[in-house]
Amino acid sequence: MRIAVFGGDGFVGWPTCLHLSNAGHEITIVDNLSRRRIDTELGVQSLTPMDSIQERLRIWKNVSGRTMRFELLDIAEEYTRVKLWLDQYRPDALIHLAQQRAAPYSMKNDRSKTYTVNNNVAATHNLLSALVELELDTHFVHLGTMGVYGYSDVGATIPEGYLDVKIPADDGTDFQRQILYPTNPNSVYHLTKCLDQLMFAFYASNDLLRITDLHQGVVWGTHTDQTRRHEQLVNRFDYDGDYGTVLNRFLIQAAVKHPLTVHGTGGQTRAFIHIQDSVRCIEIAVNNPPAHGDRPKIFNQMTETFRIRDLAKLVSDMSGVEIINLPNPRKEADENDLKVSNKQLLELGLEPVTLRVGMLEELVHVAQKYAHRIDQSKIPAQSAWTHELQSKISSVVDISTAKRKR
Ligand code: NAD
Ligand code: USQ
Repeated sequence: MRIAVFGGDGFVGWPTCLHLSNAGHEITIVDNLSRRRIDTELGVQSLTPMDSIQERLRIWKNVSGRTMRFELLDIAEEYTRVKLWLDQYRPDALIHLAQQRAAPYSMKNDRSKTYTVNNNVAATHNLLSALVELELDTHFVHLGTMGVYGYSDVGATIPEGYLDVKIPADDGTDFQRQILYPTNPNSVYHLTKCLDQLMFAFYASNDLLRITDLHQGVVWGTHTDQTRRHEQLVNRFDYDGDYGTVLNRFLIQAAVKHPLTVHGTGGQTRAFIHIQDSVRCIEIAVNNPPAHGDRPKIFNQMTETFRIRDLAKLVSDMSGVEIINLPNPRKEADENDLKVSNKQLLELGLEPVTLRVGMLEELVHVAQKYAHRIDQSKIPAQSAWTHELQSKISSVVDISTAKRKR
């Protein structure tokens, strides 16, 4: 298949490109390298040393004999160039990962909120609109988020995208329908993913585009089978307070003996998936498109759920590093349960990497290996959801004043 990977220089995108190229697909990466520029803006760098995209592609060619191409394009800002490029490339499938994906960065200040909305909404809409205008029959695969559902505790399993509802009609009968599961965004970033869902529903219905939306949980881990093939193919690894996701943060904290930074009580339950499973799921989705006229196909791309304090305990038991409960910079429920259906991907052959098995390897072979690159001043999470929460977290100038646990 000829596949365009928008956002292919990023954390999920790069190993996805390697995986699909290795499987024999023709891959072109389209990226504006904005994620690398945000690293510079924040004064942070990936834990793992990342080469330029051009150098990564040269190494891949040497290792695998396969060629991947790179196109520098801003898909939110350069609509005409995006359309021209799509017209020439005419992909069988496109994978859309090109969005600003950090919830804390999206809540940092008014500038980052506005950037996140403008970038993410325009990126999605430009691709959809160009496909319609060019009359391309490209399968559109988007990386969405479990966060569109919110992390609600309604005592029922979250279905894969759609909910059966009964609407009482005026004549006393019940009108039965399936609707998109009610959205409940928890940050400006998550809000943009909810807007994406509506755009997908509209274009699938109006223009019969074939669209798959992968509602992914928090991704952890670094390596996949393909990134392991050469040191310079290594994936990026974010650990800072804005872009670092929770388990990867705990692992690097353990490596430098920094207390594990649990927000609030740590009673928040979230869905997780290893990066190797994430790329396998994307391949499964690419190989199983919906039919023309179908509503968007939605998969819950996650494999396990964990409470944050239980994750911290697992890492603490493995490393001997203590846990600290910090004031939560986010406006989120202190405690929630989360039950999620992920039947579709399992039925299509996904065999998950479980956290208990993969975590030790990650600690030893990644976090400890690159520990000398960690700037501990970048560990605290400093973007708060409201001004009030901002003053609360700012008052904890020294983490030794916060509550520590063994
Ligand atoms: P990332 O920030 O590492 O990668 C995104 C890539 O898109 C970057 O290389 C960036 O330069 C590029 N990009 C952003 N805006 C662009 C634009 N306008 N034009 C061209 N390129 C642009 O993020 P990631 O972790 O790889 O996430 C990829 C997708 O998966 C995102 O949509 C994210 O919402 C989703 N997702 C990620 C996770 C996770 O834990 N990392 C979990 C669930 C869903
Ligand atoms: N948390 C801590 N301590 C930390 C960091 C985070 O307790 O040091 C807590 C947060 O408060 C939150 C939970 O861990 O309750 C998850 O935070 P996270 O930063 O790991 O993940 P999140 O902000 O939800 O975002 C990540 C990705 C995003 C994706 C989302 C999937 O950055 O792109 O959409 O995971 S989901 O969480 O299912 O919505």
